[in-house]
Order: sequence, then C-alpha cells, then structure tokens
Amino acid sequence: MRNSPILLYLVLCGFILLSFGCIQNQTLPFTQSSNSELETESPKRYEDLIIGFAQLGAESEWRVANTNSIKETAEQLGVELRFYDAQQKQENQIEAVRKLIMQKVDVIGISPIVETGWEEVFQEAKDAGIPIILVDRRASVSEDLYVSYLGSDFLEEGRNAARAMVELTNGKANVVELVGTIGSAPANDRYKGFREIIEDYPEIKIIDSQTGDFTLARGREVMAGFLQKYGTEITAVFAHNDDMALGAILAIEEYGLRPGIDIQIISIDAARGAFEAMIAGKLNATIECNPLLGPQFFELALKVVNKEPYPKWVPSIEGIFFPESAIEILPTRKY
Ligand code: GZL
Repeated sequence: MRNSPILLYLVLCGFILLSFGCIQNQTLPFTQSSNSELETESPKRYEDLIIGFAQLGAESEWRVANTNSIKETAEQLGVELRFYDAQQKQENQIEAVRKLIMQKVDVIGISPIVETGWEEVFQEAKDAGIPIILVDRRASVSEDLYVSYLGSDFLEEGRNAARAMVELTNGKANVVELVGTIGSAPANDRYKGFREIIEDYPEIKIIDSQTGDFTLARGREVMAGFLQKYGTEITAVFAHNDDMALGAILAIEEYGLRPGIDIQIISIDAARGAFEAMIAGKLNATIECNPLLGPQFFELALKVVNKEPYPKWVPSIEGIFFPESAIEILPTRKY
C-alpha cells in the first residue's frame, strides 16, 4: 500500500488542486481588493440624474422661455425632471423645495422670486444632503446654503439701460420707472444700477417709480396712472422688463401719444416682443437678459453630483439692442 501508484496519484492530484487553489486564492484577494479597495464609483451620467426645479411662475415672455429651456434640455439629455411652478408665490416655492427634499432628488434648482426668506428651507435641503443651485435670481443667504448661482449681472443690466437712456435722450429726460417684482434680485439691482449711471446726468430726472410686477397688465395700469398724473411732462420710460414696456406702449397709445417718439422707452430682457416693438418704432432699446439657462443648469448639476470643480457664479453673456439692428436680428432670436 505504501508505494501504491494509486496513492501516489491521489497525493499528486491533491497537490495540484491545492496549488491551483492557492493560485486562485493568490489572485482572488487581489481581484477582491481590486473590486473592493481600488474600485471607484463610476461618474453619474445625465440619464442617471433626478433633478428638481422650483420655478417662480409664468409671469413674462422671459419666464416662459426660461421654463421651456429647462424642460427641453432635460428631455434632450434624458434627465428625470421634477418641475413645480409656484405661480409667483414664495410660499408655493418653499413648499416645492420641501416636496423635492422628500423625493430625495439629486439636485434642486430654484429661481427665488424674492431675495429674502430662504434660510430655513435651504438649511433643510443642506441637512438632507441635497445641493441647491440658484438659477436666474439670487437669494440673500449665506454662501454655504447653495452650491452655485447661474444668472445675469442685474446691476450691469441697470447700468446699460441708463447708458442707453443717456444716449437716446442726449442726457435730458423726465423718466417714469416701471419696477419689477418688489424684493426680487433683478428689480433691486436694475433699480440701483440705473441710478449709478444717471447720477452723473442731473438733467435726467426720475419723476416717479412704481412696481408693475414684471407683467404686461400691471405695466399698462401703472403707466396709465403715470400719464393721468404727469401727462406730457413724461419724456421717457425705464421698464425693468419688456412685458411691462409693452404694457406701457399700450397705455401711451390709449392716452393719445406716440410710444417711441413722444415718449422714449427702454426696457430689459430682449425678448421677441421687444424686437417686434422696436421694428414698429415703439420701443427705443432693450437690454439682453438671457433666459436660455437649461444647458448650463444641467451641466452644472452633473458637475455638482460628480464632485467635479465648478464656479460659485456662472454669469450670462448679454448685449444691448437698438431698432436699427432689430430687423436683421429678430430671425436669430430663440426667445
Ligand atoms: C431676470 C428675470 C426677470 C425678467 C422678467 O433674470 O428674473 O423675471 O427680467 C422675469 O421678465 O419676469
């Protein structure tokens, strides 16, 4: 038995199996370690994202274009978008953010209707580990409560409107101002930026200023009130957005004066309606404020989710448009 070939064969097989197992084991721990220790989570793609957006409303041509840009881009990229329209009420926007937190979305985008009143709900999002991206409008909260702001320099838009006013009126005008939504970042900064420039032109006087809440209807009502009060003393209008400017145009015509001629009008947004009004000779300049933020928003959101570097502010690139170029530019406009 001692030297039987069968025994020898069994010992040899056992040795081979044992050494193979070791090799296996040799590679296994390495494989496991390559799976466990060295494996890094693969970056998320757009189609992996669930993104929430708390939109403030649908008050203007600009806002509709902004919403369309966000929805269309999500569709194109295959992002799952959870979208809420707050109908211009802050309490609805706050409720929308809370719903998105409950849904554990990857990122929350929001265009805060006004600058204040966001600390509590933004802190709730932070505590839930959900990053917030401010889109279009800023919120006056500490910078640790949002990861980035994507939007315009509203101060510069106000300065550009004043520069156009100086150029069009040769530095002499009695201006009535149609202010945007009270407390909103664009209204606050356009108001300030406009005054920064005209303070050097003492013959440009702001004889009245009142909110039209960024809507055509309210702009028309407020302008009609200004005309009842000041009549032909008014020589120019500064409207914080095109919708209120278009409302002012209607009020000026109803009063019996010629918008763009008897009363010069300067507004902000550079929406399609403004180009059409400039072509009709009823509007004298519009300052661009780009609403097409969808592509930049989702690009930023993906970077945030994948912990790639991104800036605290992504500014929009914007220009100033006058009637002389309106006809050739209108066909190129996307909003
Ligand atoms: C500006 C945006 C403003 C537009 C208005 O970025 O928030 O709100 O100027 C819109 O037309 O209603």
